[in-house]
Amino acid sequence: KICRMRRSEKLSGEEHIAVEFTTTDGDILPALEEKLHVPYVPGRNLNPNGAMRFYELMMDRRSVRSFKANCKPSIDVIEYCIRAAGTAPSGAHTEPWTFCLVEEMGVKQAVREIVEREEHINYSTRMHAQWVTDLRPLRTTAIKPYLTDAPYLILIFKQTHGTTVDGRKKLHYYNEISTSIATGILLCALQAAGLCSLVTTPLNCGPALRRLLDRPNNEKLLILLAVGYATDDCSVPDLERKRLQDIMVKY
Ligand code: IYR
Repeated sequence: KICRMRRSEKLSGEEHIAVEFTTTDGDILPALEEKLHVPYVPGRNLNPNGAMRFYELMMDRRSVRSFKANCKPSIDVIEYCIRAAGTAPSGAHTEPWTFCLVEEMGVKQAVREIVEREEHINYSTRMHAQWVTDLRPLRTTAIKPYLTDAPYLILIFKQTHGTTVDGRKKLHYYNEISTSIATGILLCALQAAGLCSLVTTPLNCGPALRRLLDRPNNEKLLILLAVGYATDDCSVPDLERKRLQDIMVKY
C-alpha cells in the first residue's frame, strides 16, 4: 500500500518539491519500477579505428545558415537520427526531452516570425555591444531565411519534470545536461547521415514557441535546429578548431 508525503530537495542549486511515494512501512519507492539487472552486452561493429573515423566525420560538421529549400531528406533518416538522440544517458534514466519536428511551411513561417521579432530586439538592445561585435565574424543577423528554407526544424525541449502513469510528479534530475547530451548525439547522427544542421538558441522566444507548438508547461525550449542540405553557394567562416594539446590536460 502506497501513501504520500511531501519533502523538498536541493539539487544543483534548484529547489525541487517532490511528492515521494512510500509504502505503509515508510520505504521510499522509485519513480520508475524496480529493474532487473541483465548481463552487459558490448556494442556491435566496434574497432579501434572507429575513433579516428568518427573524428574525421565530425571535423566536417559546420554550422550551415543557407539551406536548399526544395531538397528534403527522407523522414526515415530524420527519425533514425532522433532515435539515436534518444539513446543518450539521462539523470535517473528520466529521458527528459521532447524533439518537435516541424516540416509544415505554415508552422515554419510562424516560428520564423516569432524568432525574427525577438531577434530584432535581441540584436538592437538585449545583446550588449561586445556580444554583437563578437558575432560579426559569423555574419549572423536578426533575419533568418533558414527558418523557412530548411526542410526541417527540430525544436528541442527539456522537460523540467514528468508525470508517472498514476499521476505522480517525477523529478527530472539534470534535465538540461541530459537534453544537451542528447542534442550532441543528434548532431553527430545528422552529420553521419550527410545532413547539414544549425544550432540556434533563440533568446526570449521559448514561451511563444512553446505555445505555438502547444507544448505543456513543464517543457522549456532549449535548442532550435535547422536541418537539411546546404545550398551550392553556401559559405561558412574559415574557422579553426583548438588543437588536442589546447583542450586536453593529462594527469
Ligand atoms: N541567437 C542569435 C545570436 C547568436 C548568438 C550566438 I552566442 C551565436 O553563436 C550565434 C548567433 C542568432 O541566432 O542570430
